[in-house]
Amino acid sequence: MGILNVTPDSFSDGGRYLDVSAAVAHGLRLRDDGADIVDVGGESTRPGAQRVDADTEAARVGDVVAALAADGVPVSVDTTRASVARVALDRGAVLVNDVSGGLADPGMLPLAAESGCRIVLMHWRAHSATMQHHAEYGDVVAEVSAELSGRVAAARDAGVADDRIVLDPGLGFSKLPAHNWELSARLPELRDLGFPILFGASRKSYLGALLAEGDAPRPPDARDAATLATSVLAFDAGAWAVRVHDVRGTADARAVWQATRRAG
Ligand code: PMM
Repeated sequence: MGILNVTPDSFSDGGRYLDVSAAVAHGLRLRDDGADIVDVGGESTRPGAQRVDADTEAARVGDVVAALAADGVPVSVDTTRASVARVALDRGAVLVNDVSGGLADPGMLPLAAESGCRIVLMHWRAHSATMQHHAEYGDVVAEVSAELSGRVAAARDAGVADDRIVLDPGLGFSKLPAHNWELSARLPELRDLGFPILFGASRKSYLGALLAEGDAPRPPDARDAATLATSVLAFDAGAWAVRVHDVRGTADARAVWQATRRAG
C-alpha cells in the first residue's frame, strides 16, 4: 500500500502533493512502482496535528481518488469521517482506511456495511492532538488485541462481513517506541485474531529515534532503509500488507523475501 498524503502538514510528505495533478502523478508513480493499493489521505494524523473540517478534507481527496480510480488504480481513503469516506467511495475508492477503527464517527461502520467496501480497523485511542496521553499499557500486545477484537465486534454488529475486515496495530498512535517494537516483535499474536494485518511503520519517529545521532533524530526522508527492514520482518511474520512511502524499495525487498521463502 503506497502512501499519498494530500495534506500541508503530514510528517513526511506534507505539502508535496496538495495540488491535484501533482498528487495524481505521484499516485500513478506509486502504482507503477508496484503498489497494489494507493492510500489517499486528506487529514494529517501525526502526533499533535490539528483537525481540518470535513469539507476541506473531502475536497482534498475527492478529485485525486476519482482520477486514480479512472486510471484503474485500486484506491483506499485514509479518513476517520464517514462523510469523507462516502465521497471517496462514490468517486471510486474500494477500501476505507479508518485509523480510528470506527470509533471517531458512528456513521463509519454502517457505511462500510452498506457499501460492502473493505475496511481497515486500526488500533486507536484518541485523536492526534491528545493521543500520546493515552500511551499506557500493561501488556501492549494483549491490550491492542483486546481493543481490536472490540472493534471487530462493533463492525459485525453494524453488518460488516468478516471478509471485509483488515486489522492494523496502529504503530505510533498512542504508542511509545517500546510499544511499537513489542507489537512488531509479536505480530503473529495479532494474526491469531484471524484477520489480515496491515503494518504501518514507514518513516515513523521511533525509527528516527533508533537511528538518532546524538540528540538529533534521523530525518523522515532518511528512514527508508530502516523501514524496509521492518517491512521484511512484517512479511515474514505474516502481514497482509505494509503501508509505505517507498514502494519501489518495498517491492524489491518483498521479491527477495519471496524468493528466499520459495527456496526454503
Ligand atoms: N499511519 C499513518 C496514517 N495512516 N493508516 C494505517 N492503517 N496504519 C498506519 O500506521 C497509519 C495510517 C501516519 O503516517 P503518515 O503521516 O505517513 O501517513
